[in-house]
Amino acid sequence: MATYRLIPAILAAFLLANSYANERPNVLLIAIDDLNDWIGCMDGHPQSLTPNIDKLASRGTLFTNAHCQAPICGPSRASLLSGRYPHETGVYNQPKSGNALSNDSVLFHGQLLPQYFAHNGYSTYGVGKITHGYEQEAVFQFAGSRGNSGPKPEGPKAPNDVRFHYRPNYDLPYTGTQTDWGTFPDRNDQMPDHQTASWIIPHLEKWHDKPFFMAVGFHRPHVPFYAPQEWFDMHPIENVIVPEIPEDDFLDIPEIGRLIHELPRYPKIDWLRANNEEQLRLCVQAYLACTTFVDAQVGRVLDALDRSPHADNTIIILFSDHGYHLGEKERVSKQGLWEESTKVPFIVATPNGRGSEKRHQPVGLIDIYPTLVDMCGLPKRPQNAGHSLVPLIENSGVTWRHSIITTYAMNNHALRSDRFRYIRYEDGSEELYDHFRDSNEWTNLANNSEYARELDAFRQGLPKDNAPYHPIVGSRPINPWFAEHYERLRVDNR
Ligand SMILES: [Ca+2]
Ligand SMILES: [Ca+2]
Repeated sequence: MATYRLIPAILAAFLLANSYANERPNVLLIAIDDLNDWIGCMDGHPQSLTPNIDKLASRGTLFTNAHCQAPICGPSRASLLSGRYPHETGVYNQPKSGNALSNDSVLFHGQLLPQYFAHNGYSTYGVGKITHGYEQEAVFQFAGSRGNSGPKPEGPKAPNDVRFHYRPNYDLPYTGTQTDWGTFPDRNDQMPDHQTASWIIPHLEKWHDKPFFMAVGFHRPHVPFYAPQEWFDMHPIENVIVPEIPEDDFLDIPEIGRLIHELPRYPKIDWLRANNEEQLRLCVQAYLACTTFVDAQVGRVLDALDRSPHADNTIIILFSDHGYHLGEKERVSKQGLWEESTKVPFIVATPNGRGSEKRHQPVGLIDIYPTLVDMCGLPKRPQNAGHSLVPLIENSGVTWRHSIITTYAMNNHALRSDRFRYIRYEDGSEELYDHFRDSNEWTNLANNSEYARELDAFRQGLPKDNAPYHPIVGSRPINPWFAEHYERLRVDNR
């Protein structure tokens, strides 16, 4: 008898819980690897061709002054997934293999972004490059099998590793992963990013009993700059415009600035610029081709969402983990504290948003976590160091931060305000650039007394404490070459 009375109560509770869950919006997080502002809506290069990302910007809010917190894959993702700055966690460097950020109970409380959503009733899915080796399978409920406390949904597992395992040999004079570009492979479906999109699309299209958090991570335009021929054909080599590179740009940069940014495994500028900039032109073409290719994969995923039952109840955030130099500051690489390395595409599109909005305040990838917690109505998480972007998106006249910080190795920081970039290295030397007059950051104003007030404001904004290197990344500097040369610099300066 008691059972009869209980059944309606259980049913009511179940329905209430379900309707409550379904009122929460879904999340589609799209991570792109090493994409700078060479997308149409950011106008970073006159020949960029990214119709799908531009379309997303036209239905959401584009943050035009958004920056990563670390200009290198692993630490950038560790920061945005943990909601903490590198100077708080000590994750300044790539993780040593086999180390799991998600298992650090002291710093991260098992609460990386997808885990927090899982704890709060969401199904979580992850495919492609999201965590950069921080044991992705342990972070998502569905991407893999380990660390999965909840029930396992049906369907195929996400591919564990969707990077290229074969590389054509273009015989470039530089070795390692930072070098190659060209037309490869033959077909789009041989591209790992194509496979990534193909994996997530059926999950987007089907019905879900619970709200979902899906993270899709694309590898292009990370090196090697490979894409099939058709994407190169959209950027004919004879028309490709390469960035302007002044010969004397490094003369006003402190020695540690040149040193800490020196990366031995990346192509050298003299070689790139020889023969009417032959290699640099090929390299820029390949980057543009990869950007257009990855944009098409973004389009496939967004089209699937539009066709699905979730089109009107899904928040979309698209970002890149950091930027990239294509010749500026004499480099084809990331790992810099200058604008090309730190500035990222960052678009937030909500189901009922007005669209084609732009915000120019300094924001960071650190703001993703608190923004999603806010938008989805999850309990506030005090450990989040960033801010919810909802007041900016709604234009509610909020007082915003003065500048956003990017950190490269321990105690080297860049601060970007609405107008200036300030850089301070571990030895105390500085750079200052005025973006109203010098958007290329060619003229260092740090020794110009007219800017004393600005310099002082930035110095006040530097972190008071810099965490030691976290054990998962070790205490080694960025590379052995740097260690050797840094020692020489230290001795010379005595
Ligand atoms: Ca990256
Ligand atoms: Ca300069």
